[in-house]
Parts: sequence; C-alpha cells; structure tokens
Amino acid sequence: MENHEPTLHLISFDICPYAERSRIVLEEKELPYKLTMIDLSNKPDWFLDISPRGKVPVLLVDDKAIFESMVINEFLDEAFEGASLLSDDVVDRAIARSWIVYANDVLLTAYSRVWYSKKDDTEKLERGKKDVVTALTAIEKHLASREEGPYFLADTFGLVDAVYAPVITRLKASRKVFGDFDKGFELWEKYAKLVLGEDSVQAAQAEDLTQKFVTYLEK
Ligand SMILES: N[C@@H](CCC(=O)N[C@@H](CS)C(=O)NCC(=O)O)C(=O)O
Repeated sequence: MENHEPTLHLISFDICPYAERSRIVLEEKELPYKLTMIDLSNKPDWFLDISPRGKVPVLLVDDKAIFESMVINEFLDEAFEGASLLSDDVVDRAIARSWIVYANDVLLTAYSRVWYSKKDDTEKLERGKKDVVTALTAIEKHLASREEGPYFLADTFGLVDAVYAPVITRLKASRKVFGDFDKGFELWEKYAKLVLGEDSVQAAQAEDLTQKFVTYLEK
C-alpha cells in the first residue's frame, strides 16, 4: 500500500458481531469502503478462496485479504490517519488488548451460550446466564475503578469500545427473547447508553438489526 490509498472492501454478514466491530472502526476512522454482505449458510466460492477459516469479517485491501476482526481493526487504526483508537502508551495499549480478549473469551462467549442454547437445553441456558452475570460483575468493577472515562478505558472512543459495542447493539433483541436477567449493572448500562449514541456504532449496524437478531434467536 506504499504511496497510494488502497481500496477497502469489507466482507460481512448482517448480524455478525465480529464484522460489526470492523465496520465501526471503518466508520470511526471515516474511511471510504465497499461493503458486501454474504449468506453464511451458502458461502460463495470467491469468499472461501479468500477466507481460510470461512469466517467473516474479511477485509480486502486492494486485492489482499486480511482476516480476524481484531487484526483488521488494528491494521485500520495503524495504517490510516484520523482519530487514533489505541493509546500511545505501551501499558495502556496492552490493557486495551486485555479487555478485548475478555470481551471475546468471557462476555461474548457467555452471551453466545445463552443466544445459541437449544430451547430445551435449560441447563446450558441457565449456565450461560450465570456466566453473563459473572462477566458483567467484573466489568462493573472495572468501570467503577477506572482512572479515565466515560468510555471503557479512556475519555475518547477506542478499539476496546468497538469490541463491546456489538454486544450492546444486540442487548435489546437479547432481552426480548431471554428476558432482562442481565439488568442492574448501573455503570455498564450508562456506558451502553453512551456507546449506542455513537455515530459510528449506529452507522455500522445492519438495518433492522434488532428484528433480524430476534428472528435469528427465535429460530
Ligand atoms: N475470531 C473471528 C470470529 C469471526 C466469526 O466467528 N464469524 C462468524 C460469524 S459471526 C462466521 O463467519 N461464522 C461462519 C462459520 O463459522 O462457518 C473474528 O474475530 O473475526
């Protein structure tokens, strides 16, 4: 990409939270990009050719494919000017990455257990709900003790917020289907409201996300 502005093409699936993260970063950096939604139940051959894991998101930079949402997001932040979404401080950058792993491995994993539990598997569902509450308890503790805010780690929106945002954009749909077992975390709710108001977060959401996600969850 030396000496020229590359074209950016994001391959996505409309309700995928990982792809939504990368779209938030593209919007946050105000980068022009082409967006293609594919049907994951019928993956096109051209997609399988560029996605070794068969997963979205994939970002085509000119004709080169980058995959894994967090790799895409760090690339976008590093390669382009505009708002910087990771701290200049090496320790703070590591802390952001730590909370990103927490979002992936703990919060999103716990919600996924709830969202994708089979209707008759109440044991899995209840375990998932309990794990969500445990994850939110740790997040609430972090939000209460952080040095800077009102965002997850700083006074400006960052890569860590782009990772928590897609969970937040799915909460309305999730609560319609599974109830509000995850309510009552005051600082998390306040943070969620702030993030939902971000232009980039709104622009990155698929049209009718709540309805589409409810339909998906009810299936
Ligand atoms: N670790 C990946 C996860 C991406 C992912 O799981 N994408 C899902 C959709 S939300 C997918 O493409 N699934 C298709 C499949 O596994 O066949 C990332 O962060 O990009």
